Amino acid sequence: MSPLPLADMKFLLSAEDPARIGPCAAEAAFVGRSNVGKSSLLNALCRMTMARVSGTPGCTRTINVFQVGRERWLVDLPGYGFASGPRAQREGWGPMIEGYLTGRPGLRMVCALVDAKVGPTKLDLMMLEWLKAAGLPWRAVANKADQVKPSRAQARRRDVAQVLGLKPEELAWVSAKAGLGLAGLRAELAARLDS
Ligand SMILES: Nc1nc2c(ncn2[C@@H]2O[C@H](COP(=O)(O)OP(=O)(O)OP(=O)(O)O)[C@@H](O)[C@H]2O)c(=O)[nH]1
Ligand SMILES: [Mg+2]
Repeated sequence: MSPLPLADMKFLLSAEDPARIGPCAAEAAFVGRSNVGKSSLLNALCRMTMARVSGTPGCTRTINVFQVGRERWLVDLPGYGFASGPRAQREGWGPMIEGYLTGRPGLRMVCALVDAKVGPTKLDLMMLEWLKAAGLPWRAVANKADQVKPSRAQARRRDVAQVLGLKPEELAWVSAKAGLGLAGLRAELAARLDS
C-alpha cells in the first residue's frame, strides 16, 4: 500500500451548496460541534496549517475541501450547536452538512468529534445516531485529550466511550494541539482512503 501523502495537503475548494461539489473517488470528513477542533485536527493530521482555526465558535462556515492525493480528499465541515451568528446562516448549516454527508458515494470515513473533557453533548449523540441510521462509515474521535489529566485519562476515555455505546479502544483518543494519538488516526485514515 502506498502511504497517502497526508503531508502534501492542498486547498481545493470551498462551497455552501454540496450539490456543486464534484465527484471524488475517496474522501473523509470531520463533523462535530463548533469549536471541538475539527479544523485543528485536520491540520494536525496533515502537519499543516491550512484549514482556518479560531477560538470563536462558528469559524468554518462552508464546506472546505482539501486534496491529499489523487482523487483523495479531506473535508472540513461547519460545526453544529453554535448559538450565535446570523439565524439564516445557522439554519442553513444543518441542510448543508446533511446534504454533503448524504450525497457522497466516495465517503470512506466520517470522523465524529467529541470533546474529551466535556464529553458527548446531546447534539453529538444525535449526530452519531444520524450517521448510523444513514449507514455512513463513522469513527468516534475524542479531541482535546490534553485537557484531561494523564492520571484521569483512562477512566475518562472509558466513561466517554460508554456514553457513546463504545468500548474504550473503539474511541480514538487524540489531541490536535499536543499531537497525542495522531499517528494511529493518520494510519487509519490513509488505509481507508487507499482501500
Ligand atoms: N487544548 C486544545 N485545544 C484545541 C485542540 N484542538 C483545537 N483546539 C482549540 O479549539 C479551538 C477551536 O478549534 P477549531 O479547529 O477552529 O474548531 P472547529 O471544530 O473547526 O470549529 P468550527 O469551525 O467553529 O466548527 C481553537 O482555539 C483551537 O486552538 C486540542 O486538541 N486541545
Ligand atoms: Mg472549523
